[in-house]
Amino acid sequence: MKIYLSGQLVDESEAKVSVFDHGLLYGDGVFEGIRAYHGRVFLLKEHVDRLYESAKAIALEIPMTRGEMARAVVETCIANGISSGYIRLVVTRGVGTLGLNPYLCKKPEVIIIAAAIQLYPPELYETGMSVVTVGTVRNHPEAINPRIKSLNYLNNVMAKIEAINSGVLECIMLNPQGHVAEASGDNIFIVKNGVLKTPPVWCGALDGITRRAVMGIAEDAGYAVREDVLQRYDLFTADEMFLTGTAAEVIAVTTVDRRTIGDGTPGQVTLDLQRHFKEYVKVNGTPIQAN
Ligand code: PXG
Repeated sequence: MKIYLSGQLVDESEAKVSVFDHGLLYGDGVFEGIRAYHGRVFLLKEHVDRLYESAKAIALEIPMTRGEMARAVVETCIANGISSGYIRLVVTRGVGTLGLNPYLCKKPEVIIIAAAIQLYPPELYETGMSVVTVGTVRNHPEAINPRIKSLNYLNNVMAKIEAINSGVLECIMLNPQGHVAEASGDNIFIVKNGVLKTPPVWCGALDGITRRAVMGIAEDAGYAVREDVLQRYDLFTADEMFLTGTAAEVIAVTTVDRRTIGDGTPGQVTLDLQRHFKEYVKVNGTPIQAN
């Protein structure tokens, strides 16, 4: 496998970063997870834009243009013969001292990995998944804003530990006010009386690219879509529930904290959106081809 490492494609065995990199020492950096489908990098521009906005928010200046970054992603896919797969884009603060000061890190490290994807077990898409709400509160927006896709994912990792300890694969995190924020690595939607609802990002969610795509797909399909503050009560009494994310795509949730959602199987709206999403990914991406 070839890895893009700060300007060059190098062999996996040579793709190494320093132990003094602040990405490692402090989780100081940003990242993106992107899919490639059918020879296209899905919504590449949207992912690159979010990466640069995450970087801006942490005062990290990425040493290449957005266009160069998008090009590097495509080149990395070509170098690895990837037409469908998973791309991880990472920008770290770079090598510095053992102290926190990011201004002593002179050169951010840019890493692009294009590989196969690890998905949820396929049967979960048939049956829907079970989730729990967890005690780990989503980051306060004025601590690390959840809109920043930073390398500091301990908040989500700790929530994921609670999910796994409870015997499920994903969990719902609440914000400091006790309102629904998102899952540990996905956004959440409910359907109630035919209306799709998802928490606004200010409730503590990542501005998910799949979330945004699904909101558009749903509106085009004639569904009413609303950003609404949601309480756990709204989850327990929802007609349908599903999660969206780069890895999960659109996946039904059929139990929350042992309350059955709807009739306990993926709902009709969820199934309809899954079908639309499968078509959407075929035509919304940057072709993986040489310039
Ligand atoms: N919320 C959080 C906290 C995320 O990390 C999403 C929502 C969904 O956003 P997108 O833009 O992907 O629709 C994410 C993204 C993994 C994995 O391996 C998960 C994500 C990204 C990369 C890898 O589980 N989640």
